[in-house]
Amino acid sequence: KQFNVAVVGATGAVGQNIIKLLEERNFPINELKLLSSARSAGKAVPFKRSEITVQEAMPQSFEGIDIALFSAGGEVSKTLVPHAVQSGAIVIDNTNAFRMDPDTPLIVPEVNMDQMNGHKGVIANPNCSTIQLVAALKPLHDCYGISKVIVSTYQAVSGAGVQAIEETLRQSREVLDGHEVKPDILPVGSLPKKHQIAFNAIPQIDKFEENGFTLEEMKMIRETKKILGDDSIEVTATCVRIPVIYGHSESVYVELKKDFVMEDIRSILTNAPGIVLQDDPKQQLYPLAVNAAGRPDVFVGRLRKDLNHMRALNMWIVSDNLLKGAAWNAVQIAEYIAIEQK
Ligand code: 11C
Repeated sequence: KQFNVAVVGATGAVGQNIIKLLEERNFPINELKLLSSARSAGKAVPFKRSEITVQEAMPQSFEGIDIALFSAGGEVSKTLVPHAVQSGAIVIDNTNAFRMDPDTPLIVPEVNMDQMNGHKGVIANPNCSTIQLVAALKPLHDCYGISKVIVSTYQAVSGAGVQAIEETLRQSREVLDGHEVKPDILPVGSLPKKHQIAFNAIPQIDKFEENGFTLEEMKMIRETKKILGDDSIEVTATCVRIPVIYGHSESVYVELKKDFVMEDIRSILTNAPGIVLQDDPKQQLYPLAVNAAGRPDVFVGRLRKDLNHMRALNMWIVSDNLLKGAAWNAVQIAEYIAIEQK
């Protein structure tokens, strides 16, 4: 079967990667419809030795569409996803709009494909920093049970969009040239106060909630429990933006429910789907954002048993936030749907 596919947010950082992956993976496409805001409509996007003109996304855009991949922000999803579902499309939504909705499965294919069954037309793609975390936690949870996770992130600016990338590059040049730095986008475009990102680390990703955590931190906490299907896991997160362009890095402390030996942890992670173990301190081998960029895997290293807690370990997890963290995870889900409906 060939599918009519729509990409909403086709000109954004994630949308562009989705289109590239659909082409590279030779996804069975009959017609590809590229949709965006009115501002980006009319642009021509290359696809398979041809070009597709981007159209403005409207409620009636989804007529005849089988699979719609949304990546244009939560508000667009809230407005248009119901229309897409009404038209009969299966939606894979990359935004925060439906992730915690009990009727919407929140899927990382290597982790919880079983939760796809019984979806009501919408499948949510988790937050990028959550995806790489749960990909590494799941095999450990299966073998030992996880009781507690403490994660600190070092997140790339591409997570905040193309303009944040441009801002980081511009500010870096301004600092090096001795010019005044004028922050414009980060940490949060919609908030009035801005901070310098070049040569800095900003402990704020997204808005603050009443409890003092940021929304990004709360996404990691809530989504991890939902994906692993275990509300009893204690999760805490501190999310930090650093001037890296592609690839989120995470320092992760995990407490397990059973005793373990590190050799078993290594072999479990080596055999886990989607995980690449890069862990050889003697060779100074560990995951690096610059090496993870452009690759679909989740890289794990710096594995070490904790010195204080018998059943705890520490690790370093890195992945390309636009690929496994967004576009690739979404296309994996689309491929699963395509196989199901063949
Ligand atoms: C960031 N994690 O790095 C965010 C971007 O809910 O899908 C992804 C936001 C989301 O800024």
